[in-house]
Amino acid sequence: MTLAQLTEILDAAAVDGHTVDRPTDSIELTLPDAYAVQRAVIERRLARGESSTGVKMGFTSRAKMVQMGVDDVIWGLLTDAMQVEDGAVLDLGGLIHPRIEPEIAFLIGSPISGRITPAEAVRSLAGVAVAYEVLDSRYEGFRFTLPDVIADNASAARYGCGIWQPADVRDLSNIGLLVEIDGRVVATGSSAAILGHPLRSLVAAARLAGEAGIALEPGQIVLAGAATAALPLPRGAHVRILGDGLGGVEVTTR
Ligand code: 0L1
Ligand code: MG
Repeated sequence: MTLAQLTEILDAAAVDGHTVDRPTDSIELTLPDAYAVQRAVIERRLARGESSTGVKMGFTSRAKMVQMGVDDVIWGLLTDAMQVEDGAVLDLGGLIHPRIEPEIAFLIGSPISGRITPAEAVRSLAGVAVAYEVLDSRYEGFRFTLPDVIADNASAARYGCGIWQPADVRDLSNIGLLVEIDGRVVATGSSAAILGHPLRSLVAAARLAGEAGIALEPGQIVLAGAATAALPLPRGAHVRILGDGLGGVEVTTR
C-alpha cells in the first residue's frame, strides 16, 4: 500500500463512517509519513470545499501518554465540516463509535509559530472557551499504534465551542469542568489534566506548527485537550459541558 492509497482509504473512512485496517499491520509507517498522510487527507477535504479551522491537540494527559508509551503530544487538523454550533443537534449517523471529551479551546488572535513562551501564547489569544471534542477512531475498538492514529487525524471527528471569553483575565490552570448527560453529571475534571496547564498545550501547538512550516493564524481554534477520559456518546442525548467561570457548551445528539 502506498501513502497515496492510505490517504484515500482514511479519507473515505472518515467521510462514510466505516472502520479500516490499521496501516501498521501491513506496512511500515514512520511518524513523518503518518503526518504526511494526515495532511494529505485534510488537503482532499479542503479541495472538496471545506476550510481549515484550526488544530486539535491529542495525548495531552499523562495517563494517555503513558498508555501510548509516548512523551510528546500529537495534533490533528480541524475543518469547518467538523464544527458544531453551540446548542445544535449533532447527527451521529455518519460516525462509527463516537466518544466525547470536555476540553478548553483557544481562539488565535495573532499568528504564532515555533518556540514561544506561555506569556507570548496568552498575548496571541483572542479568546478562550469551554469546548468538546467528539472522537471517532476509524480503527476497530479505538486500537492503534502512534503512527496509525496520527495518519487518522488523531481520531478527530466533530467539535463545538461555547462563547469566547477574554483569555488574559483569568487563571486557566485549574478550571473545573463537568459533563452532564440528560441533566446527570457523568464526569468531572480539571483543566490541570491538560499537560498541567492548558497554555502548555497552546505552546506545544505553536511548536508543532513551526515544525510543519506553518503558523496558527487569527481566527483559528486550538482544542487544547481533554479534562476527563473520553465518554461514549449515545444518540438522543443532551450533553452540557460547564467550566467554572467560563460558561458552557451544549449539544443534542440524534
Ligand atoms: O487526546 C485526544 O484528543 C485523543 C487523540 C487520539 C487518540 C484517541 O482516539 O483516543
Ligand atoms: Mg481531544
